[in-house]
Amino acid sequence: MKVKDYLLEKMAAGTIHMTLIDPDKQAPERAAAIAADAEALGTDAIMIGGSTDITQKNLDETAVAIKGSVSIPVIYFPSGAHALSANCDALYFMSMLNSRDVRMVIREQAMAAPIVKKLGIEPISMGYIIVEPGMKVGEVGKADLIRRDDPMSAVGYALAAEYLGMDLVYLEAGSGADMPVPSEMVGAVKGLTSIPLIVGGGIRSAEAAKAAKDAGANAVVTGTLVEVDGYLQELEAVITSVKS
Ligand code: 1GP
Repeated sequence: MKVKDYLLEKMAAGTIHMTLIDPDKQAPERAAAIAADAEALGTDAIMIGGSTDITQKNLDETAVAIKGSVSIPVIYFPSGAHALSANCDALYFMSMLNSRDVRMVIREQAMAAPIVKKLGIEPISMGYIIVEPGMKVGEVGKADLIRRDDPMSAVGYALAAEYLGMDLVYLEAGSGADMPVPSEMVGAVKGLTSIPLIVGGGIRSAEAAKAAKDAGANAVVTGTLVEVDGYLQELEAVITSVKS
């Protein structure tokens, strides 16, 4: 089964949880152990990515290690065309829609596309929208951040993603954000679009995960949560609240 079909099928049945692992943050063996823990607790897919310091080497080594430790899909969440791995099951073929930099909107994608074709990696198209505070990804992506009090701008980009034929749309507050995407914004996007909505950035508690789900997220992503020792309890609480 294609990873896209797996995700669509799962999301049709209820909100899913995905665990983001940054290859720059730990050794591959550690990444594999985190992925195995997350799978055991019920996460639905592993995403591999980070805004900075992703190399072909740390990406490949982390992807191979994670693939060896889980049976759920492993999806690459790229920051550009400089590192692309055939060791993942799929990659988000994504455009940062509210970037001021045409490189982030389409040029990296044009460089990556022939390589993706040659490697035979499954591309899953996704519109990526950066919301305040945006964190590192907003900075390196030169995003015109969506203001937290401006849900209709997020709706505009998300609807544009849908009309451009993208499979998914992702509202991103930025990894490590002190506040997740506001529920009102998640709800506004959900109410006016019909492609699956992924929400991430700054979700570190069961309450925040539940708020994203209740507002209409089809998928909740957490990353930073698993970068601290003793994450099991909180990760379990987050996954349980997403899936209950
Ligand atoms: C970042 O949305 C993800 O792309 C995850 O964010 O690291 O804050 O969980 P956190």
